[in-house]
Order: sequence, then C-alpha cells, then structure tokens
Amino acid sequence: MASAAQEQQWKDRYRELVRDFEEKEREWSALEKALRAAAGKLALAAMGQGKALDAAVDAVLATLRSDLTAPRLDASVSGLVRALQVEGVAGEIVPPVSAPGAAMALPPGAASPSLETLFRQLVAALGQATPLTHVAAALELRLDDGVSATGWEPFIRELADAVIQVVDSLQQQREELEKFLEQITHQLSEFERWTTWQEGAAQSRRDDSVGLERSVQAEMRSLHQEMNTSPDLVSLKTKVQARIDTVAQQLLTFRTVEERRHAENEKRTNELRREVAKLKSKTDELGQIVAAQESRLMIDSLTGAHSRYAYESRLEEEFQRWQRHAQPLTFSIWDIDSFKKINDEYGHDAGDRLLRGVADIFAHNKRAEDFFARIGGEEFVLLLPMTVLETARGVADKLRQAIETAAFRHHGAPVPVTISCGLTEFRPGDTAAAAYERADRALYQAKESGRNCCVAL
Ligand code: GH3
Ligand code: MG
Ligand code: MG
Repeated sequence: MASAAQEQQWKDRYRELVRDFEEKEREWSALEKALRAAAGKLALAAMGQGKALDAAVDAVLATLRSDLTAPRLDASVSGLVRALQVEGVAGEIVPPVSAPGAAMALPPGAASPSLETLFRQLVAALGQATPLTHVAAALELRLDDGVSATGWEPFIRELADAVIQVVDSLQQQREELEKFLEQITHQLSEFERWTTWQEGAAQSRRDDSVGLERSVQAEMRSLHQEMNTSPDLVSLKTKVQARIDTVAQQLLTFRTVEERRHAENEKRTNELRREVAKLKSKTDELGQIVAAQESRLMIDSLTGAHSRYAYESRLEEEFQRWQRHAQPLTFSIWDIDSFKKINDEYGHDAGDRLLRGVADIFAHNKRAEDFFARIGGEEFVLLLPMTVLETARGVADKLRQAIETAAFRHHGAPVPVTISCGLTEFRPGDTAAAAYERADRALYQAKESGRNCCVAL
C-alpha cells in the first residue's frame, strides 16, 4: 500500500498538472482571442471592396464570432480568397511584396493598420504557442521575403490552419488528460478492491500477502519518484501506466496462486469429507457388527435362553435396582439331576436336546418379569424381581414340577428328568456374590436332601 505521505504527493502532483494545464489553456485562449481580433481587422480591411467580397468578409467575421473549428474557418477563408479574386482587387488590397509597410486601400472609417502589420502581429502571436513556433517562424520568413499576389491565399490558409491547430491540440490534450486520469482512477480503485480483499483474507496467505505488499510498495515508491522527475505529461503517463501494469500483473499472480491454493483446499476438504464419510459408514458397520455380536452373546446358542454374559449384566442391574428401591429380589440356581447319567445313557446329543427341552419349559412357565439364563453345562439361574422368598419358593416349585412331569422321551421310551433348585432372597448388606453363594449352598442342600426339590436359605 502507498503510504499516506506518498498518496498526498500523488494528489499534489495531480493538482500541479491540472494547474499547468489550466494556465496553458488561459495563455492559448488569449492567443486565440488575439488571432480572432487580428483576423477580424484583416477582414474589415478588405470590406467595401465589392459586394461578393463584403459577403465573404461577413462570413469570416461570423465564423470568428462563433466556435472556431477548422472546417468552418477553412470554408470562410476560401470564400474570402475567392471573392478577392472575383472582385479583382486582390492585387490592390494586398501590399506589394517589394514594399513592406505600404498602406492598403482601406474603406473609410475602418481600422487602418497595413495588412502586413496585421499579419506580422498574428504571426508573432502564433509564435508564442510553443508547438507553433516553427510555423510562425516560417510564416514570418515568408513575410520578410515578400508574398506575391497569388501567394496570399496559401499564406492566409496556413495562418488559419495554425490557429485551428492550436485550438485542436488544446482540446485533444484536455481530453487525453481526462481519459488518462479516469483510467488511473479505475485502476487504483481496482487495486484498492484487491487490497481490501487481500486484507480480509485468511492467515494462510500471510506470507504471499507480505511479499505482494512489499513489491507493490516498491512500485509505488518508483511511481512517486517518476512523478517528481517526469518532464511532461506524456512521459509521466507512459511511466505511470507501466508501473500500474506491473502492480496489476503482481495482483494477477497473487490471485492465481490464491485461487490454486483455494482449489487445493477445496480438494483436500472434499477428500477429508469423503474419508470422514467412509469412516462413518465403517463405524456404523462396526457398530452393527458389535451390536449383532452383543445380541448373539446375550443368547445361549444351544438352548436359546439368555447366556451367562447376559445373566451377569442383568444380575448387576437387578442388584442396583434392589439397592435403590429396597424392593425384594430373589435369586435361584437350578441344576439338572444326574445329568451325567443321562448323557452316558442316551448320548451327548440326547443330553443337548434335553437341555433345550428344560430351557423351553422354563421359558413357557416362568413369569414375564422373571429372568432366566443358562449359566453352565446343566445349570440355570432364575432371577425373580419384586418377589419375596415365600412367593419365589412357590414359583420355583411349580417350575420344578413342570420339569418332573414333562415326560421326556428317547426313541419313544420315557426318560425321567428332575431338577433341583437353591433359592435365597437378597438381604440388607448382601453383595450379588454373597447372594449367589447362599443360593448355591441351598442347591447343594437340595442335592444332599435327595434331589428334585427346592431349598430356600
Ligand atoms: P448332580 O445330580 O449332582 O448334578 O449330578 P450330575 O451328573 O448332573 O452332575 P455332574 O456335575 O457330575 O455332571 C454334569 C454333566 O453335564 C457333566 C457333563 O458331561 C454334562 N454336560 C455339561 N455341559 C453339557 C452340555 O452342553 N451338553 C451335554 N450333553 N452335556 C453336558
Ligand atoms: Mg452341575
Ligand atoms: Mg447336575
């Protein structure tokens, strides 16, 4: 960015240029006025020489009073010259070349300087306009050498052309200056837009931004220096344009890099998004697998009853609930009587089928709120929430009887199956392990007391 001081100097330089231009404009409009006045006098000098000539002079005067343009002045000067030839007085009104300063035939009452004096005044005025100095010098030389009768037409035309040239050049320079300033303003505002954008950009571009800023500053410094040393508007314009082009190029490069970086970021973000989506679906998949495994783990594959794993977490839940709400909870362990013998007698597969049969009887006869699981070979657990020991004993005995009376068969022959049960109700201060241990002891006692019975402790 240009510093405030540099910006001020830029503005000062601009004002200076405008001031110069205005001064030049004033000088030239004074010159233009002098030329108009002199040309007017010239026309008056020729007046009254003849009708056609008078009309032509009127036309020249009208042109001089109106906006001076090259074609108009050219047309009226042509008219004047033609009239002079028609009236045949050209030779008379034009001073003899060999007699400088000779008086012209002038109409009465008209201003009376000689035509040559007037021309000399005009040429001198013309000489003050820098670009026309050489034209003025050439015209002056021709006056000094003497102008022939037929030489006046081209002489007057050249003089008129020179006046028009001054006016046109002035207009052209004004337009050029305006166009140039407009262009600069546009480019600077573009530059400012980019600078603002750059200022608002993210941290990641900091390095590039600093580099850009440094080179822009260098360009601005050079620009500033050139503004102070440029001899004229044209060379200043060229140099300023070159600097601005360089800055614009740098901005373009910066923008290209920035866009590339943006595209790269976008690409990475998309890749990341895709990776996250993949990971998410993988996680979902894994979650489903885990859930499936979990639910598989909860079920005992042989009997379809709850597994030991399910029993452990359920026991913990029921124990916590019992502790919180002080509601009764009864624990019971079941073990098939003489199962080893059944296996031995009918085979292991028959044993398995028996296990499934026993589990089915539990499933169909237990209460909905009770929890049944196979915790070992032919051992089961039944948790009876919200149930006091006495009630549990009744439930357990019903289940025991259901198995006893189930009438299992092997190849049509009845297979007597009984089961023993140990029960206990959770007591204050109990842990789950303590209750288990007591129920196990009760089961042992049931076995000890002849099997096919329920013992409560
Ligand atoms: P008790 O009345 O004292 O309980 O005698 P029991 O024979 O039932 O007790 P024991 O613990 O001596 O024998 C249990 C047998 O159960 C031993 C084992 O072969 C059998 N068993 C354990 N798991 C399975 C199983 O999944 N399938 C089959 N078919 N048999 C099993
Ligand atoms: Mg056993
Ligand atoms: Mg057993």
